[in-house]
Order: sequence, then C-alpha cells, then structure tokens
Amino acid sequence: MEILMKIWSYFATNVLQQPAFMIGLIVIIGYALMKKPWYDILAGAIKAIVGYLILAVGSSGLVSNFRPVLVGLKDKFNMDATVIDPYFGQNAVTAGVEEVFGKGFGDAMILLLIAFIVNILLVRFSKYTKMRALFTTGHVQVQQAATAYWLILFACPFLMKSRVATLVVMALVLGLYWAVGANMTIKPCQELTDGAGFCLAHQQMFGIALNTWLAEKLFGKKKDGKKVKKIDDIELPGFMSIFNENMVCTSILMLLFFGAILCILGRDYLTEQGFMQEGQSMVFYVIQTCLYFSVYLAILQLGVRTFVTELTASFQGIADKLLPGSVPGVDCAVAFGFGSENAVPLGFLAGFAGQILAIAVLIVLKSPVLIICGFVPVFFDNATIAIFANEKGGIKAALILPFISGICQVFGSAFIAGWVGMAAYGGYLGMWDWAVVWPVMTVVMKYLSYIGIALVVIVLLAIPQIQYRMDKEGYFKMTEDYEAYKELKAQRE
Ligand code: ASC
Repeated sequence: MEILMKIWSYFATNVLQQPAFMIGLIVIIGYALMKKPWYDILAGAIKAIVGYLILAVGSSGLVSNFRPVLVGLKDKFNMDATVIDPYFGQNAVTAGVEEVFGKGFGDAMILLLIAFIVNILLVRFSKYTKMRALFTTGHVQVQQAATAYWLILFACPFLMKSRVATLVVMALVLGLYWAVGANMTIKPCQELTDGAGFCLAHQQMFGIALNTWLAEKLFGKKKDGKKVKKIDDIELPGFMSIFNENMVCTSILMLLFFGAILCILGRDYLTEQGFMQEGQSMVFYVIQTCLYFSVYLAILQLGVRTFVTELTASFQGIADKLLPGSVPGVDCAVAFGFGSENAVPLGFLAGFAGQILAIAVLIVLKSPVLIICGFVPVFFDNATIAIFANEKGGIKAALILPFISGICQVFGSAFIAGWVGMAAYGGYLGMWDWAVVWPVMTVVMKYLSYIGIALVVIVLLAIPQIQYRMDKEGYFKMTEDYEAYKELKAQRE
C-alpha cells in the first residue's frame, strides 16, 4: 500500500499536476493506441511537451510581469483587501484551512485524485452520462481542489465526522463540475476552431458557455438581417488602421494602461520593491515593461500552435479505444490562438473596467470585504470570454459581456470570500465560475444540507442530458466527425 501511495504521489507531483507532461503522456498513450511507430510517438510527445512549455513561458511571463503591478496598488494605498487570483487563493487555503476547520491540506490532494477518477469514469460512460471532456490542466485542478475543499467543508460541516464521506462527496461534486463544465465548452470551441477537437478545462467554463449563448441571443442577430460586425471586420480609418494589427494594438493599449498604473505606483515604490534599478530611466522602464505584454502573448500563441495539432491528432487514439467520443480539455489560453487576436486586449480592458466599477461600489457601500484585481482573472477570464463573445455577437458582445463578467468576478468573490472566511487570509480564486457558480452551489449546500448536495449533483448530471436532448443527432457527431456535423448544420439551415 505504502509503495502504491509513493508511486501515486510521484506521478501526481510530476505528471498529473504538470500539464506539459500530462499532455505528453496523453500523446504517447494516444499514438500508441493508434499503433504509430515509436519514432512518431517520440516526435509527437516532444512537440507536445515543448509546445506546452512554450505556452507556459508565455502565460507565466504575463502573470509574473503584470501581477505585481496590479497588486502593487494595494500596497501603495495601504488597502486591506483580498486579492482575487488563483495563486493567492491557494495560499489562503494552505494558510487557513487548518486554523479554521482543524483539517490539514493533505486531503485536498487526495480529493484531486478521486475527482479526476470521477471525471474519467463519467467520460468513459458517456453513452449514459453524455459527458465527453477530460480535464488535462493539472495546475488549475490543484487550485480548484484546494478551494472546493474549503467551500464544501464550510457548507457541509456535518460531513467532517467521516473522512471518507467528506472525500467522496467532495470528489463527486468536483469531478462532476470538471466533466460537465468542460463538456459545455465543446460546442463553442469546435465552432471557434472549425473542429480542432479540443475544449477548455479551466476556471470559466460555465462563463464561456453562458456568455457565448448570451452573445448569440442578445447580439447575434441584427434587425435588418445583416451580419454582426466582428472585431476583425472593423476597418479603422487613417492612422487608426495600425490598431488592426494585433501586436501594435496590444502594445499601444497596454502601454497606456499599465503605463498609467506604473506611473501611479511611482519611481520610489518601484525602486523600493526592486522592479527598477536605482538611476534607471523611468520612461524606458515603462515602455519595456509594457511591451513585454505583446512579447509574452506572441510566445503563448506559438506554444498553442506547436502542441494543439499533436494533442488532438493523438487523442483520436484515446477517443477510439478508451474514452469514446471524448475530447481533451486544455488551458483557456489555447483559445488565444484562434478567433480574433484583438479580442484579447479588448476583453481584458473591458473586464478591468467592470472590476474597477464593482470595486468602487464596494468602497462606496463600505463593504466589509474589499477586493483588489488579480491579473489572472481579469486577463485570462475576460480575454477568453471576449474571443467567444466576438465569434457569436461581434465587437459589442466582446466589450459588454467581459465588462459584466468583471463586475460578477468582484461581487461574487467579495461575497463568497467574506462569507466562508477566506478573505481573512488575503486571497480567493476569483475566476468566473468560482465567483458565480460555486457561490451558488455553496449556498444551496449550506442551507439545504444533504438535500442541497443531492440537488447540486442532480443539476450537474442533468446539464449534459439537456444538451444532448436538444440536438440528439449532432451531439456526438460534433466531436466524432466535425465535417459531418457541419453538413448536418448546413442542411438544417
Ligand atoms: C490560471 C492559472 C494560471 C493561468 C494560466 C493561463 O487559472 O492558475 O497560471 O490561469 O493557466 O494560461
């Protein structure tokens, strides 16, 4: 038993929680099942792992460069605020869970394993469950397992009598959330990428599904029957035409935005914190820092291009032999390689505007919990939502929906982090699903106890069933044979 636990813990730390190696493993299994020669398997695995590592350089570069800038505002103005950011959220759980519930953090990692098995089983029996998506983003799963651990302990203290009951209930709810949430992004992703064969397994899956639907319903059709204007359809006149190019657009917008924040933080603060060297030119420091946004974004997109084809081609082996009709769920940043590139900076800025408005309301209303924007939710959530919204509802949807999302992220997080006591430890996960969907689930479980848990499970189980019943013919075709699905759609229209 001990040896098994050791093997598991080695696997969990080095593969399961490291998406690059997890994706590498999936590629190896997929190609092996397809009986590819060993050198193709090796080449595929290398491309997938390197591609994912490139993506990770881009996304962690963005995070490590720009998170301190936003959090700096909190220090500069001496605010006692909760940062909404997955890493701050995870630190809060590690710091507080023992004090608040008298339980160590170790079980949160066992929860991760069991929930992942639940996800695999739900997809394995897709014939009955109608769930087709496998989570592969381990770093996100760790953050979510930690937060879910806290939320469910808070909502269902009666479970604590039995460790096994606690873990089983938690794993069921979390595993279902993974399988159902990622499954909901399949249609939006297939339509965005013209059938690339992946979906998103991240922290705003319900957010993507809802916002894509809203974009189509509210903005998708014009009264005069004309097509909606997407971001790339807009021809800017004169000098403004330079904004049509993504690298220029992103650089100028970020220079204005982060440039302003860096100036507010001021030279003294920046040197004190070690961001700037003594005597360095402030002008060039600001320009360079802000332009790095475009640099990391370009790296990230290169990473996406490198690994996505390998992953989806090899996954065919898994979908044919092990998990019928399934697709891999990947990091939300993969969406940045598709759709309109300019949706990324625009969605980010619209989301930021929404968050600032909501924070101002919290300040005016003297809310006991203040929130400070974290870079990960404000950027990755809202840019992703903007890409999908733009596809269905054009530029208006790509600006308005992320703006509203920004408001939801702040209000939802302020409510839940204050209520469950995480605010006292300085952070909360803060991404869309965890600011909107999980608070609702937590309220239901807290007030209805066992009935609440049953209700949450039933609703989650029902979602894919409803999706399936709305399009019985196309539902599995969409993942198994996208060309046939497109034909079916064309016939219907
Ligand atoms: C997260 C998280 C990250 C980013 C990254 C986006 O939720 O923890 O590091 O988003 O996955 O690419």
